[in-house]
Amino acid sequence: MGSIYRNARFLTSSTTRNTLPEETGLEVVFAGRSNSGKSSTLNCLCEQKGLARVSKTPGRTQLINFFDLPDGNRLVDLPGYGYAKVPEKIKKEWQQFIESYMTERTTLAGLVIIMDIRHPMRDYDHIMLSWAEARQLPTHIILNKSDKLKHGLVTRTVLETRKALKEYDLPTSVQAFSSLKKIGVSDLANQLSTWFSENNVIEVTEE
Ligand SMILES: Nc1nc2c(ncn2[C@@H]2O[C@H](COP(=O)(O)OP(=O)(O)O)[C@@H](O)[C@H]2O)c(=O)[nH]1
Ligand SMILES: [Mg+2]
Repeated sequence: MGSIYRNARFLTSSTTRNTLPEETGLEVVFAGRSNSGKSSTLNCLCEQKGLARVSKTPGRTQLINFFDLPDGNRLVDLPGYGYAKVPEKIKKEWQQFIESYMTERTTLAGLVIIMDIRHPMRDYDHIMLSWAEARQLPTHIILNKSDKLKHGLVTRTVLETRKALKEYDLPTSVQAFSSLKKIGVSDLANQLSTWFSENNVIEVTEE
């Protein structure tokens, strides 16, 4: 049985507020430091190799990418934050754009933060968590590249990350993941489906 994520289709990219798509349906946003495997995770979830670009030169794209799902909801690929090699002024503009999306977008139903399991909870992640906390946006943490660590260390890092998240007054969950080995994909899909269904207003139309 195929998941609905398999039918995700690229909708549009935005670099400014003016080019954001209309606020229809619900959006789950994917964020992560450059090289954490955000693109790989999206591709893995959607079973599409080329949906989000896997990059060997991190931090170049500063677009928010939108992907449509068949039910009218969306997956959103948020760019890295503050890493691109561009003039300071442009960097500032991008950061403000990302911040405004994270703080003002009305359609957000959940946030997925991708972390490299070997480097969890860095500055970037704390920025995202603070924004999520401010608006009580439920957050799911993906500890990616779990194939790089021994089983015991994977378990320990999941537990330590859960503990570290207690500093936030926010509904969070944490899971180990490997986009390389396709470990944890159904847990991620289930979390997304829960958010989408919890937030959906079911319109009853009478025959
Ligand atoms: N070992 C391992 N490598 C991964 C995994 N996920 C991504 N990578 C590698 O990490 C690098 C960055 O991946 P990418 O998806 O472009 O990261 P992004 O910058 O966060 O979008 C690439 O070389 C990927 O092949 C994983 O689960 N395990
Ligand atoms: Mg990427």
